[in-house]
Amino acid sequence: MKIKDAEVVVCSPTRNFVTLIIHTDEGIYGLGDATLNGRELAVAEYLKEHCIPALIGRNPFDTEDIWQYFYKGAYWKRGPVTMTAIAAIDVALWDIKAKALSVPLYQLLGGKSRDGVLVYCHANGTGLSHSIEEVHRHIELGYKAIRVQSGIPGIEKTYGVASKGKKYEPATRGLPQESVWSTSKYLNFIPKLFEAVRNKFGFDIHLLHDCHHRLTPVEAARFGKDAEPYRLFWMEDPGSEELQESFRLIRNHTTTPIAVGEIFNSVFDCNKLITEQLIDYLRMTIVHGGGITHLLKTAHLAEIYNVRTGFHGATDLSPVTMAAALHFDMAIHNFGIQEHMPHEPLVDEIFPHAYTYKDGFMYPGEAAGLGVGLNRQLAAKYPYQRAYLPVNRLEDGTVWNW
Ligand code: CS2
Ligand code: MG
Repeated sequence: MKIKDAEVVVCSPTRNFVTLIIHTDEGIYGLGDATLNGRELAVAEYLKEHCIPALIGRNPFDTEDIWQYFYKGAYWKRGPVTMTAIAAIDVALWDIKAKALSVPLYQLLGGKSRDGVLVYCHANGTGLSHSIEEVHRHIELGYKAIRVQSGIPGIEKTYGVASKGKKYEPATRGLPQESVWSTSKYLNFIPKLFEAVRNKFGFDIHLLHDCHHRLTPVEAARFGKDAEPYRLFWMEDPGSEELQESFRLIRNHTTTPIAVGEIFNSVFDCNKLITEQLIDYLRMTIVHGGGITHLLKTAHLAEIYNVRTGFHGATDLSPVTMAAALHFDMAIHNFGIQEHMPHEPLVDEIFPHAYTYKDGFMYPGEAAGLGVGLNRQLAAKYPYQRAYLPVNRLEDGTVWNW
């Protein structure tokens, strides 16, 4: 089998998605997600101009060699744009391989290690009582694990919280929106939120929280300590991750489990975090972490050090990534949990898929390959529109991590 051609489809059904389609001379095609939120066209061009011409004629079964060719062979290693492009190629090739062998992808990654994939959903409230209503609504939907975010008294807009009556979506069209942040207001409020949620719903439900990179190491340590009575499943991205050793300080002060890595793109972003056991869950995921080939190696390293996976699964990761993640989650031993932020019905219509949700768990389905299609006619009705993630500032105007 040979790669005959490849194309990049960019569409914007409520938000932007970049999809790579690799065609083979035997008529089998594979799909890869290449979406990098707010930087979509950089990856699309990287693929079109620098990768696709060098893909033609190769054997799609050579996933390892093709991965190394675009990683080592490019001289310029790593970085989100490069690694997202490589991930799209890699996932499309695994899709082709599994389709050619007529098996669902998880069969090539180790087979079934579990019956279903535990997922967590988002309960976002504008304030304490609304967050409690949202937790209740998601318990009714069967979720066993819930991430709770809330508007903070005294802060106008908070990460993870939708404006009234709307679904939360971080990127917005036009130029970047700006928000203002106060760590002290946040740290004063969040323990009260979790106290209220535990008082109302007890300890049988898993609760998670995303700090979205905003705390200094010592503030994160304090957050973790304050959260201990409420037994969080994890605190996510407590602080900026560039300095891996900064997690030692957080770790030394709290038993609240730590999840990190949705913006990582290589094992070299988390090698110390893993080998020094500074985290509990790794969120680096397939689309931004170099694809299945690189994530398999990273997850296997993590397994040795008791670190489990907790893949990023926000709506800016397309159904192609969701499917790839679910096959992966099904197969590896050190799976922990999977984020599930359901896509809009229009997105599901453009990417029809075999994966399903039931009672707090997801299932990749038994279709050959990833089990995801692309309705190109419908996608073409929603052309790309420039969109950005917000920019964050402290109350005095200093730019801060969003
Ligand atoms: C988030 C994301 O899902 C999460 O945990 O941190 O919503 C993140 O902000 C976006 O995916 C950014 O593209
Ligand atoms: Mg996050």
